[in-house]
Amino acid sequence: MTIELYVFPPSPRAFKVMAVAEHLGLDCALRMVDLAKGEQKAPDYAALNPNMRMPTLKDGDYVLWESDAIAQYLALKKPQAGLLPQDERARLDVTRWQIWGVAHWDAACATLVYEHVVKPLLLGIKDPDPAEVARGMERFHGAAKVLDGQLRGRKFVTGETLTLADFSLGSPLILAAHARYPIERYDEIRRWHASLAALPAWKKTLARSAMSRASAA
Ligand SMILES: N[C@@H](CCC(=O)N[C@@H](CS)C(=O)NCC(=O)O)C(=O)O
Repeated sequence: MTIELYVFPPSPRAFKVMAVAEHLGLDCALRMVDLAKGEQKAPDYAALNPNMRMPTLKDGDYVLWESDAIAQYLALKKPQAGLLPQDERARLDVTRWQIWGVAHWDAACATLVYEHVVKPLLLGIKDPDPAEVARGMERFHGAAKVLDGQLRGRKFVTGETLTLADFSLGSPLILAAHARYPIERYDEIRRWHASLAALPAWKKTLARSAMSRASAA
């Protein structure tokens, strides 16, 4: 049975699950949920995901939403790849950083993505709200300091090996330039991002994501 991924490829949360699937060599069928056309609100889709947000995974009768849970599901299909370590403490470390990502990092990045990418490209609103941009910048610096500190002396987020924590926390960076993240002073984040960007799966997924962004614009 082919796993289906319902995604809007330009989104970092879609990128996360697509890149994990690509890295693992899992054969997934991509089902486009075009947020620009409001397809997330279609009754058939809302029946799969009551949040009316993407991504969503469907594997036969099994349906799963929340991008980090989807990433875990995919990683469990190929445990030997090590994206979700077998060792309990190592696995909890990955989970810890994924949860931190949702609570702090993704939330900060999403504010800037909304103001600088979603508003102009999807909603046709040209000018960002300066108060929201200031709030996004403050949140970004707060989270970036923590992540930069964690990466000091480590190749990847949880140590020397690539895990889901890297896909989860790295995915918002695909919009770093468009969303104008103030990333210049965070040397460790930039070094780590460059190593993720060199991964074949990252490159391939990014090309797919950029192509969709161009057609959505
Ligand atoms: N925590 C969720 C967030 C999902 C989410 O917010 N997706 C956004 C796009 S990045 C969406 O589908 N938005 C549609 C809408 O707001 O109508 C996850 O990680 O899967």
